[in-house]
Amino acid sequence: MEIQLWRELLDPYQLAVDELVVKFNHVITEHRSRGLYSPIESVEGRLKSIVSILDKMKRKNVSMNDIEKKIEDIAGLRINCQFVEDIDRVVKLIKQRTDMKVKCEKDYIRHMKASGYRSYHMIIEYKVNTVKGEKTLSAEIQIRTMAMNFWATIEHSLQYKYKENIPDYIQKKLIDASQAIVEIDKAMSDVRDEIMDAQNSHQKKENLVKDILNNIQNLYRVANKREVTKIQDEFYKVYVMDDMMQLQHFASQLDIISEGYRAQSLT
Ligand code: 0O2
Repeated sequence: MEIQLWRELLDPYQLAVDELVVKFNHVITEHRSRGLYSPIESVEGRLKSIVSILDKMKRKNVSMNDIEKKIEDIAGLRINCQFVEDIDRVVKLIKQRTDMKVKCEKDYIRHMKASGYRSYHMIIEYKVNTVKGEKTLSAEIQIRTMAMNFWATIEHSLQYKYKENIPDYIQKKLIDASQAIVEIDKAMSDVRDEIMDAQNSHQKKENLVKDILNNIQNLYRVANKREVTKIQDEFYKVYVMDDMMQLQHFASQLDIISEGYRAQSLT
């Protein structure tokens, strides 16, 4: 295929990757800005390289005409979660969305691959709009924990080096390491509530400080500069106390002051 034709074929998939990354990153932002724990920790997207497509075509005996039908991971998304439990939440969240349709699922977590690979795969149908009009294409979403991702990334590079003929002794080490990852994920799940609590309080503090600083910044426009500087100094004093209750109290007092100025400016 000519390079220009490859570009035409791949462009809509690149668009799908870009859009999906934005959408799943927004899921993270939405959770965090509401002070909620996000089951998605991070999202990565990639367009399959031409070399990888050609290799897969050879491996699976796919003709040029069948690329789009038979190679379903040209657009690929990877969703990393902190805990195994988050994976089911993400799967549910994806199934509830109306902008993508799940075509098939593969659960390599409950059914680990012989290599030791663990991950939850979903093939989705997704619509993009290009200058040529609307196009429905397939994309693969891999959902896994950060620990599973660590293992898969390293094993993938070894597969590349050994062209799928990884020596037995390395393969054995990889399977042992995969088992160790199962244990790590279990250990982390055991303290999930504590970790989530800690992260939620940190997120709540960040949101509160952001609101306070926004309020102070807005006050600069309407209030006397000396008064705002006093408020700001007060904020630093409360902040170093490292007491969430005090910080919340300060934030509500500040809300009252800001509301007063807002009312004044309306009269
Ligand atoms: P790349 O380079 O990541 O794009 P099948 O269901 O067998 O007909 P397919 O598409 O191979 O066909 O499905 P599968 O097994 O679900 O694999 C899809 C992708 O999952 C792979 O894409 C890898 O990214 C990942 N994967 C699957 N098995 C392994 C594994 O044992 N180790 C690692 N590290 N990753 C794996 P590609 O195209 O093989 O590779």
